Amino acid sequence: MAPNEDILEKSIDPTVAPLLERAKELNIETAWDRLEAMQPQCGFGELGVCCRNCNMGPCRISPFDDAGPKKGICGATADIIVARNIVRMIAAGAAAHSDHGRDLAHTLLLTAEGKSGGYEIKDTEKLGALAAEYGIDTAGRTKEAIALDLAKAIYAEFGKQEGPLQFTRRAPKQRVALWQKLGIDPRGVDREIVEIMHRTHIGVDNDPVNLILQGLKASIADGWGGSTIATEISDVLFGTPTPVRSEANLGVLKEDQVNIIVHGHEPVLSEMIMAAASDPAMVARAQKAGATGINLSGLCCTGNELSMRHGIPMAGNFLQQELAVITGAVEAMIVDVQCIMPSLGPLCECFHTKFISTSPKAKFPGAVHMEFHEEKALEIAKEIVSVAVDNYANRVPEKVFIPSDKTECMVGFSVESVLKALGGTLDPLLDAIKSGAIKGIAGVVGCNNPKIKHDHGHVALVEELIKNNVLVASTGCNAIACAKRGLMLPEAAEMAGDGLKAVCQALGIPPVLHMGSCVDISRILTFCAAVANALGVDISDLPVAGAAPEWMSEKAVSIGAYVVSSGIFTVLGTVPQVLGSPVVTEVLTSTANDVVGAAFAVETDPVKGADLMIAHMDEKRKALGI
Ligand code: SF4
Ligand code: MSK
Repeated sequence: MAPNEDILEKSIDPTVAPLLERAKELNIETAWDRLEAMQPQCGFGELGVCCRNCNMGPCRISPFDDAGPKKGICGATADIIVARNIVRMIAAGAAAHSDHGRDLAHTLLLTAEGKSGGYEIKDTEKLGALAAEYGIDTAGRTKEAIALDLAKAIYAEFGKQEGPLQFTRRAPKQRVALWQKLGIDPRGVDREIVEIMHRTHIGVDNDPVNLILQGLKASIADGWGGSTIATEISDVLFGTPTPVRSEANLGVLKEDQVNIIVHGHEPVLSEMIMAAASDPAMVARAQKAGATGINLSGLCCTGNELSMRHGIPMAGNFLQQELAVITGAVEAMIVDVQCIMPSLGPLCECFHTKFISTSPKAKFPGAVHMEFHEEKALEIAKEIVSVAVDNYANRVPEKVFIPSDKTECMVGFSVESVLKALGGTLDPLLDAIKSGAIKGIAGVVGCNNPKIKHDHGHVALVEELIKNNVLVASTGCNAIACAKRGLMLPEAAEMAGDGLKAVCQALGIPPVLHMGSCVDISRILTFCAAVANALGVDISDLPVAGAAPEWMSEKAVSIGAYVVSSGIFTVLGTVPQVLGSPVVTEVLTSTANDVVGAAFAVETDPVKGADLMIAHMDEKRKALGI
């Protein structure tokens, strides 16, 4: 029976409707059902005008009713409350990315000291390049000695009381000078986040503009600090990605194999699960259990990380995590941190799936907690994988329903591999931009959000961009959406405008480049900085733009803030909770242009969002005289 129309409206992904039908049959709820049950969502919350920052409250400003309160009990106006709320979202997002970076620094430190259980330094070239950036002597020294100094220097970036973060100096000098002039050149990552929490406490910073500037400062510490640290150290430990073929969508699950899904963000866990799952003894154990092998795949950014380095298939993006379990074919859902729905615990109980949490920072109802420690990484990873393998016997064949859809993709475009594809220099790209063959470059990133038809925001926006000769750099759940749609194949150049199509065909690359996970937006920053430096201009002068068509997380708020702070116009496809403040709305969508040379636009129609980006690129091209 064909799925009903209502279900077909939820997503453009062909796996979603049949699995939602299946969920209905089994009387199982998903995020889409919970969104429906949540209607109408709180109007005060949507506008960002509620405050619980002290116990005189909660307070809420009433924009709907002239007679309603216009100030909180302390006297805070809507502008103050909205500004405090949005910068607290930035603090949380920056904390998440940066703590991920810190964990990588910790793993590098342990590895350099010979104390980690199975990690090694894989990319010595990158290690050398980073050491040079930090002024660390490399001559005649072992990679471990260099890595130890680098890990200590990077660790120190988090708690630095004064002085700049090293990777911010990749930005063009004009940009750094602007940050300094505005007082938003960040100090230690932790310090900027703590300062937001201080300033948003009752009775501290009550100037919306001053609050937003601190938000931008913390976000720069995230993008150019914590996130860049996460990316760069991951490359040192696990290898800098190079283009590799992979597959995406739930059809990557296999009926005759032990299916293990890793979900979350940090490659520290997933790399070891991959090593354990390919261990011959483990494969033999799976075969003894009646399976033909072990099939590992990833969800969300863990999927991106494993796919771009090893070609491991991506099972899906954020809104597919529950659907993956509903296939009934997953022996273990192994998670670390971020974007993991707490609904997975009760959901896994409806199936044989073991829901295994691993991080001391992230425990979940209904999960089996098998704590992961880098010192015994491989040993613990093997224990976790053996739980999955032994669970194959518990699979209920009648409950298995795996959609067949999956799409091939080419992933793994680090800055280094893009440069290599260009022949070792940016010149061919700069020439293509100058000639107009490539109109501009767009970074399209971010989550899924059930408020928007799943993947439609991502795909419609990206397709419009490439049709108009815009080269797209993609990360996070956008990257997975594009991979599923076939946009990450060199053959997708056929869908691009003539100029971009010719460039892609000459280089053998797709028009949408998979640049990694959410922290890897730092790769896009590094790339934009390199292009700006090559042209001798600021990033805000370039024909570049950003978009987060289906964003939902606090990390996305921090990302948007550091992208705009870096001078990149950014379109948001879901409405941020700020519209209750005329001042904050004005600052973010207009005044920011005069301050940091870029601003946000909110456009829920993805094609119109792409058109805004294209118009922006045209304007920048004109100003550059190209
Ligand atoms: Fe209300 Fe002010 Fe307390 Fe917020 S800080 S809850 S607005 S009294
Ligand atoms: S996983 S932050 S839903 S992109 Fe990075 Fe996807 Fe957004 Fe999580």
